Amino acid sequence: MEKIKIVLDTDMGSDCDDAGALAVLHNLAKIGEAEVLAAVHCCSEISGAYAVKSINQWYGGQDIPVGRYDKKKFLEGGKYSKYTKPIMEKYLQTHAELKFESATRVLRKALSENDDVTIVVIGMQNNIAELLKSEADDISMYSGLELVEKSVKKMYVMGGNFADLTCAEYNIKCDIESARFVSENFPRPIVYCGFETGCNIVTGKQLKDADENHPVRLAYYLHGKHLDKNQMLRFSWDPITVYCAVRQNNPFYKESKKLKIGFNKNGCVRLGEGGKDCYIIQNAKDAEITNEIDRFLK
Ligand SMILES: [Ca+2]
Repeated sequence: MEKIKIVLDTDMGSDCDDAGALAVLHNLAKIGEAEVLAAVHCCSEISGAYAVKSINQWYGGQDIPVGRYDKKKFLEGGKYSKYTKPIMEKYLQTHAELKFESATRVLRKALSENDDVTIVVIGMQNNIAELLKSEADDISMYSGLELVEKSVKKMYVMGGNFADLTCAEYNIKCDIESARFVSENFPRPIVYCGFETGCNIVTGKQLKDADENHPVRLAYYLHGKHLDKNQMLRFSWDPITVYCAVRQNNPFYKESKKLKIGFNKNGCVRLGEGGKDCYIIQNAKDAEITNEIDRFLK
Protein backbone atom coordinates (compact mmCIF):
# COMPACT_ATOMS: atom_id res chain seq x y z
CA MET A 1 0.00 0.00 0.00
CA GLU A 2 1.18 3.48 -0.83
CA LYS A 3 2.25 5.45 2.22
CA ILE A 4 0.84 8.98 1.95
CA LYS A 5 3.38 11.64 2.91
CA ILE A 6 1.52 14.22 5.00
CA VAL A 7 2.28 17.75 6.10
CA LEU A 8 -0.40 18.95 8.53
CA ASP A 9 -1.39 22.60 9.05
CA THR A 10 -3.68 23.13 12.05
CA ASP A 11 -5.30 25.90 14.11
CA MET A 12 -5.29 23.63 17.16
CA GLY A 13 -6.96 25.50 20.01
CA SER A 14 -10.10 26.91 18.38
CA ASP A 15 -11.74 23.50 18.49
CA CYS A 16 -10.74 20.11 19.88
CA ASP A 17 -11.36 18.27 16.61
CA ASP A 18 -7.85 19.31 15.47
CA ALA A 19 -6.49 17.19 18.32
CA GLY A 20 -8.76 14.35 17.18
CA ALA A 21 -7.52 14.78 13.62
CA LEU A 22 -3.90 14.51 14.74
CA ALA A 23 -4.80 11.32 16.63
CA VAL A 24 -6.39 9.86 13.48
CA LEU A 25 -3.28 10.80 11.50
CA HIS A 26 -0.91 9.12 13.96
CA ASN A 27 -3.05 5.99 14.15
CA LEU A 28 -3.14 5.72 10.34
CA ALA A 29 0.64 6.26 10.33
CA LYS A 30 1.04 3.50 12.92
CA ILE A 31 -0.53 0.97 10.52
CA GLY A 32 1.72 2.11 7.68
CA GLU A 33 -0.70 4.19 5.63
CA ALA A 34 0.80 7.61 6.30
CA GLU A 35 4.08 9.27 7.14
CA VAL A 36 3.96 12.57 9.02
CA LEU A 37 6.70 14.79 7.57
CA ALA A 38 5.92 17.94 9.55
CA ALA A 39 3.16 19.79 11.35
CA VAL A 40 2.63 23.54 11.51
CA HIS A 41 0.31 25.68 13.60
CA CYS A 42 -1.37 28.68 11.98
CA CYS A 43 -2.22 30.92 14.97
CA SER A 44 0.13 33.09 16.99
CA GLU A 45 -1.07 31.39 20.22
CA ILE A 46 2.13 29.55 21.14
CA SER A 47 0.41 26.94 23.31
CA GLY A 48 -1.13 25.56 20.11
CA ALA A 49 2.30 24.57 18.83
CA TYR A 50 3.08 22.98 22.21
CA ALA A 51 -0.16 20.98 22.02
CA VAL A 52 0.82 19.69 18.57
CA LYS A 53 4.23 18.75 19.95
CA SER A 54 2.70 17.01 23.00
CA ILE A 55 0.30 14.95 20.88
CA ASN A 56 3.07 13.98 18.45
CA GLN A 57 5.18 12.88 21.39
CA TRP A 58 2.33 10.84 22.86
CA TYR A 59 2.28 8.78 19.66
CA GLY A 60 6.07 8.48 19.42
CA GLY A 61 6.44 11.32 16.90
CA GLN A 62 8.68 13.57 19.03
CA ASP A 63 11.07 14.12 16.11
CA ILE A 64 8.42 15.45 13.73
CA PRO A 65 9.28 19.11 13.03
CA VAL A 66 6.66 21.53 14.39
CA GLY A 67 6.44 25.12 13.13
CA ARG A 68 4.49 28.10 14.40
CA TYR A 69 2.98 31.19 12.81
CA ASP A 70 5.28 34.05 13.79
CA LYS A 71 3.97 36.97 11.74
CA LYS A 72 1.23 39.36 12.90
CA LYS A 73 -0.92 38.64 15.97
CA PHE A 74 -3.58 36.22 14.82
CA LEU A 75 -6.03 34.23 16.98
CA GLU A 76 -4.30 34.36 20.34
CA GLY A 77 -5.26 33.85 24.00
CA GLY A 78 -8.74 33.30 25.46
CA LYS A 79 -10.81 30.72 23.62
CA TYR A 80 -7.87 29.95 21.33
CA SER A 81 -5.87 28.64 24.29
CA LYS A 82 -8.54 27.04 26.45
CA TYR A 83 -7.21 23.51 26.16
CA THR A 84 -3.81 24.11 24.58
CA LYS A 85 -2.52 26.21 27.50
CA PRO A 86 -3.11 23.46 30.11
CA ILE A 87 -1.49 20.95 27.71
CA MET A 88 1.51 23.28 27.28
CA GLU A 89 1.82 23.74 31.06
CA LYS A 90 1.73 19.98 31.57
CA TYR A 91 4.42 19.54 28.91
CA LEU A 92 6.65 22.16 30.54
CA GLN A 93 6.49 20.37 33.89
CA THR A 94 8.79 17.70 32.47
CA HIS A 95 10.43 19.33 29.44
CA ALA A 96 12.50 22.41 28.67
CA GLU A 97 10.92 25.38 26.90
CA LEU A 98 10.87 24.98 23.13
CA LYS A 99 11.92 27.37 20.39
CA PHE A 100 9.70 26.71 17.41
CA GLU A 101 10.82 27.49 13.89
CA SER A 102 8.53 29.56 11.72
CA ALA A 103 5.83 27.61 9.88
CA THR A 104 7.11 28.94 6.55
CA ARG A 105 10.59 27.52 7.17
CA VAL A 106 9.24 24.17 8.35
CA LEU A 107 6.99 23.93 5.28
CA ARG A 108 9.80 24.94 2.89
CA LYS A 109 12.13 22.39 4.45
CA ALA A 110 9.56 19.56 4.25
CA LEU A 111 8.88 20.32 0.57
CA SER A 112 12.55 20.73 -0.35
CA GLU A 113 13.38 17.30 1.10
CA ASN A 114 10.38 15.31 -0.20
CA ASP A 115 8.22 14.77 -3.23
CA ASP A 116 4.63 13.58 -3.72
CA VAL A 117 3.60 15.41 -0.57
CA THR A 118 -0.04 15.77 0.48
CA ILE A 119 -0.70 18.92 2.51
CA VAL A 120 -3.67 18.83 4.88
CA VAL A 121 -5.02 22.16 6.13
CA ILE A 122 -7.46 21.94 9.03
CA GLY A 123 -7.29 25.60 10.01
CA MET A 124 -6.90 28.91 8.21
CA GLN A 125 -4.74 29.31 5.12
CA ASN A 126 -2.32 32.03 6.25
CA ASN A 127 0.60 29.59 6.44
CA ILE A 128 -0.05 28.31 2.92
CA ALA A 129 -0.37 31.86 1.58
CA GLU A 130 2.97 32.74 3.24
CA LEU A 131 4.53 29.61 1.78
CA LEU A 132 3.38 30.52 -1.74
CA LYS A 133 4.76 34.05 -1.33
CA SER A 134 8.13 32.89 0.10
CA GLU A 135 11.29 33.44 -1.88
CA ALA A 136 14.50 31.43 -2.30
CA ASP A 137 16.50 31.23 0.92
CA ASP A 138 19.12 29.12 2.72
CA ILE A 139 16.71 26.14 2.71
CA SER A 140 16.01 26.06 -1.01
CA MET A 141 16.92 27.88 -4.21
CA TYR A 142 13.25 27.65 -5.21
CA SER A 143 10.41 30.00 -4.36
CA GLY A 144 7.50 28.65 -2.34
CA LEU A 145 5.36 28.48 -5.47
CA GLU A 146 8.05 26.45 -7.26
CA LEU A 147 8.46 24.14 -4.26
CA VAL A 148 4.72 23.43 -4.25
CA GLU A 149 4.77 22.80 -8.02
CA LYS A 150 7.70 20.39 -7.65
CA SER A 151 6.84 18.56 -4.44
CA VAL A 152 3.11 18.69 -3.70
CA LYS A 153 0.72 16.16 -5.16
CA LYS A 154 -2.49 17.51 -3.67
CA MET A 155 -3.82 19.62 -0.86
CA TYR A 156 -6.83 18.76 1.32
CA VAL A 157 -8.51 21.74 2.96
CA MET A 158 -11.18 21.70 5.64
CA GLY A 159 -13.03 24.81 4.57
CA GLY A 160 -16.06 26.20 2.80
CA ASN A 161 -19.72 25.38 2.98
CA PHE A 162 -20.74 23.54 -0.18
CA ALA A 163 -24.29 22.83 0.97
CA ASP A 164 -25.13 26.52 1.48
CA LEU A 165 -23.33 28.89 -0.85
CA THR A 166 -24.65 31.89 1.08
CA CYS A 167 -22.90 30.84 4.29
CA ALA A 168 -19.18 31.44 5.02
CA GLU A 169 -17.51 28.58 6.89
CA TYR A 170 -15.39 29.39 10.00
CA ASN A 171 -11.88 28.53 8.69
CA ILE A 172 -12.45 30.65 5.59
CA LYS A 173 -14.19 33.47 7.44
CA CYS A 174 -11.28 33.89 9.89
CA ASP A 175 -8.90 34.74 7.02
CA ILE A 176 -10.81 35.31 3.80
CA GLU A 177 -7.87 37.07 2.15
CA SER A 178 -5.55 34.05 2.52
CA ALA A 179 -8.24 31.57 1.43
CA ARG A 180 -8.86 33.66 -1.70
CA PHE A 181 -5.15 34.04 -2.41
CA VAL A 182 -4.52 30.29 -2.03
CA SER A 183 -7.55 29.29 -4.13
CA GLU A 184 -6.32 31.60 -6.90
CA ASN A 185 -2.61 30.77 -6.77
CA PHE A 186 -2.10 27.23 -5.49
CA PRO A 187 -0.74 25.37 -8.51
CA ARG A 188 -1.79 21.82 -7.54
CA PRO A 189 -5.26 20.28 -7.07
CA ILE A 190 -7.16 21.18 -3.91
CA VAL A 191 -9.78 18.86 -2.39
CA TYR A 192 -12.13 20.75 -0.08
CA CYS A 193 -13.87 19.07 2.82
CA GLY A 194 -16.78 21.37 3.54
CA PHE A 195 -18.65 22.25 6.72
CA GLU A 196 -21.46 19.90 5.71
CA THR A 197 -19.18 16.83 5.82
CA GLY A 198 -18.47 16.97 9.55
CA CYS A 199 -21.53 18.30 11.26
CA ASN A 200 -23.53 15.06 11.40
CA ILE A 201 -20.59 12.89 12.37
CA VAL A 202 -20.05 12.86 16.12
CA THR A 203 -16.89 11.10 17.25
CA GLY A 204 -14.51 10.70 20.18
CA LYS A 205 -16.26 8.02 22.22
CA GLN A 206 -13.07 6.03 22.85
CA LEU A 207 -11.42 9.00 24.61
CA LYS A 208 -13.62 8.67 27.68
CA ASP A 209 -11.73 5.54 28.73
CA ALA A 210 -8.28 6.71 27.62
CA ASP A 211 -5.36 7.39 29.98
CA GLU A 212 -5.96 10.58 31.97
CA ASN A 213 -2.70 12.01 30.66
CA HIS A 214 -3.60 11.44 27.01
CA PRO A 215 -3.36 14.94 25.50
CA VAL A 216 -6.16 14.30 23.00
CA ARG A 217 -8.45 13.18 25.82
CA LEU A 218 -7.50 16.37 27.68
CA ALA A 219 -8.25 18.45 24.60
CA TYR A 220 -11.73 17.00 24.23
CA TYR A 221 -12.39 17.22 27.96
CA LEU A 222 -11.17 20.80 28.41
CA HIS A 223 -12.66 22.16 25.20
CA GLY A 224 -15.94 21.52 26.95
CA LYS A 225 -18.12 21.76 23.89
CA HIS A 226 -18.77 18.04 23.67
CA LEU A 227 -22.39 17.23 23.16
CA ASP A 228 -22.79 15.32 26.40
CA LYS A 229 -20.79 16.25 29.48
CA ASN A 230 -19.81 12.67 30.27
CA GLN A 231 -19.03 11.69 26.72
CA MET A 232 -16.13 13.35 24.95
CA LEU A 233 -17.90 13.72 21.68
CA ARG A 234 -17.42 16.37 19.04
CA PHE A 235 -18.23 17.03 15.41
CA SER A 236 -15.65 15.63 13.02
CA TRP A 237 -14.68 18.18 10.36
CA ASP A 238 -10.91 17.85 10.88
CA PRO A 239 -10.68 14.07 11.53
CA ILE A 240 -12.67 13.48 8.31
CA THR A 241 -10.33 15.76 6.34
CA VAL A 242 -7.25 13.87 7.58
CA TYR A 243 -8.93 10.52 6.93
CA CYS A 244 -9.80 11.49 3.34
CA ALA A 245 -6.26 12.81 2.73
CA VAL A 246 -4.70 9.52 3.82
CA ARG A 247 -7.34 7.23 2.29
CA GLN A 248 -7.90 9.16 -0.91
CA ASN A 249 -10.12 6.41 -2.32
CA ASN A 250 -12.50 5.45 0.44
CA PRO A 251 -16.09 4.21 0.26
CA PHE A 252 -17.41 6.90 2.62
CA TYR A 253 -16.90 9.98 0.47
CA LYS A 254 -16.74 10.63 -3.25
CA GLU A 255 -15.31 13.61 -5.06
CA SER A 256 -17.34 16.17 -7.00
CA LYS A 257 -16.43 16.77 -10.63
CA LYS A 258 -13.42 19.02 -11.22
CA LEU A 259 -14.33 22.65 -10.65
CA LYS A 260 -12.83 26.06 -10.24
CA ILE A 261 -13.39 26.70 -6.53
CA GLY A 262 -12.96 30.12 -5.00
CA PHE A 263 -14.41 32.40 -2.33
CA ASN A 264 -16.19 35.73 -2.61
CA LYS A 265 -15.26 38.74 -0.47
CA ASN A 266 -17.58 37.49 2.29
CA GLY A 267 -15.93 34.07 2.33
CA CYS A 268 -18.74 32.16 0.62
CA VAL A 269 -17.87 29.39 -1.86
CA ARG A 270 -17.94 30.28 -5.55
CA LEU A 271 -18.03 27.42 -8.06
CA GLY A 272 -16.97 27.69 -11.67
CA GLU A 273 -16.38 25.32 -14.56
CA GLY A 274 -13.03 24.10 -15.81
CA GLY A 275 -10.85 24.04 -12.70
CA LYS A 276 -8.54 21.52 -11.02
CA ASP A 277 -10.23 21.36 -7.63
CA CYS A 278 -13.13 19.43 -6.14
CA TYR A 279 -15.05 18.96 -2.90
CA ILE A 280 -16.02 15.75 -1.16
CA ILE A 281 -19.56 14.44 -1.00
CA GLN A 282 -20.82 12.02 1.62
CA ASN A 283 -21.39 8.58 0.17
CA ALA A 284 -22.36 6.48 3.21
CA LYS A 285 -24.64 6.62 6.23
CA ASP A 286 -23.67 8.85 9.18
CA ALA A 287 -23.39 5.83 11.51
CA GLU A 288 -20.97 4.03 9.18
CA ILE A 289 -18.67 7.04 8.96
CA THR A 290 -18.87 7.65 12.71
CA ASN A 291 -17.77 4.06 13.38
CA GLU A 292 -14.94 4.32 10.89
CA ILE A 293 -13.52 7.60 12.27
CA ASP A 294 -13.88 6.38 15.86
CA ARG A 295 -11.69 3.36 15.07
CA PHE A 296 -8.75 5.77 14.69
CA LEU A 297 -9.67 8.49 17.19
CA LYS A 298 -8.02 7.04 20.27
CA1 LIG B 1 -9.33 23.15 12.92
